[in-house]
Amino acid sequence: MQELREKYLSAVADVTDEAALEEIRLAALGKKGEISLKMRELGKMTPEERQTTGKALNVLKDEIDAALRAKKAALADAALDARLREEWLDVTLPGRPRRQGTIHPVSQVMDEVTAIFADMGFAVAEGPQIEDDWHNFDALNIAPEHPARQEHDTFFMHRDEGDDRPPHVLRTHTSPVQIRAMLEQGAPIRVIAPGRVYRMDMDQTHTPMFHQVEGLAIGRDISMANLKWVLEEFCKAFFEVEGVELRFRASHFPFTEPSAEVDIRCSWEGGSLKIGEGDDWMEILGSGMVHPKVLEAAGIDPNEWQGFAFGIGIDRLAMLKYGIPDLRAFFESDLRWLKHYGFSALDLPTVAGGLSR
Ligand code: 2U9
Repeated sequence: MQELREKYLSAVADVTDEAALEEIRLAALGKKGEISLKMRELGKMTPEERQTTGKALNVLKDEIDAALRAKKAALADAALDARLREEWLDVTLPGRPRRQGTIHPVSQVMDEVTAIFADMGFAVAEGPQIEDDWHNFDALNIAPEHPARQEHDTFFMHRDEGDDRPPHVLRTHTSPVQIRAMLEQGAPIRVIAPGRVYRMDMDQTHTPMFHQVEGLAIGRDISMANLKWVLEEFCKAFFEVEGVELRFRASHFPFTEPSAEVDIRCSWEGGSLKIGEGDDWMEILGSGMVHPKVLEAAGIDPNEWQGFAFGIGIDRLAMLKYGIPDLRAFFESDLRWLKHYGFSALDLPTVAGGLSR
């Protein structure tokens, strides 16, 4: 009995892993273990022997069992200690940045358009969004009685009672930026003016604030042929198709003469828009030769200088290129809408092969 005790207690003391400990448990207390076999032999003993040996065996069994349990707990503690020593966490490290934001499609298109015109030598001009009515209207040959100047089309700023000066306006186009650029730099000049503009318009396809890029090129002999080439190069680069075809339709704007609205050849086959092929035409911008009165107002002699101007609505351009049929994606700038249309977090979008009508 004493031998058995020493044998198992020292085995338990020496063991260094849980698997070996389990082997010892089976060898001693398992169904066919040494102690279990000894218990079975009790039946062959005299009642007196059975009482003393049985009691001693039970004490031994409990003792080994307790030693096994204690060792098991000690091994688990040691394993945890070892893991804690090896694995450690520097809670002072800064968190890993999770990219949540996204480039807004309008900003993306503004950047694309700016880069394309920069390649053709156009500088970016900027100006105030709150304009005086001279820069926004008069300088652009927009007569006082023109509908655009009426209360229901333009946002007018407040004037104090008794202050009879014409009120400032939220600019209705970026054209005043180019008036300012001409007054500052004179001719020759080649600029684009991207930015926010405001008109009192609100329906399925219009928002009171939208974005434009306007262009202006003034030189001694700049003609509509130059305008046509610049716009064709722009469309090729922007829509990423070689064979774009443009159609110039005679139009009227107060600030250009002659004026033209420009359509691009496209197809709507299967509800999907393809630029550069097909039998349809889609209007994409307005343009013309800058009116002599506008040059004059901007301090440039129309007998010496001439040039072209154009205007493009950026929001619509972004919707066309990236297949976004819904203004909500822009207006609410809601990440869920943007993601819905493929603008995932800082993941630059790819050009849509086609879009739904
Ligand atoms: C100066 C002189 C002339 C800019 C022009 C258009 C025609 C035009 C629209 C396009 C879509 C406005 O955003 S939109 O609704 N623009 O049709 N814009 S010519 O002409 C200028 C600009 C500046 C000094």
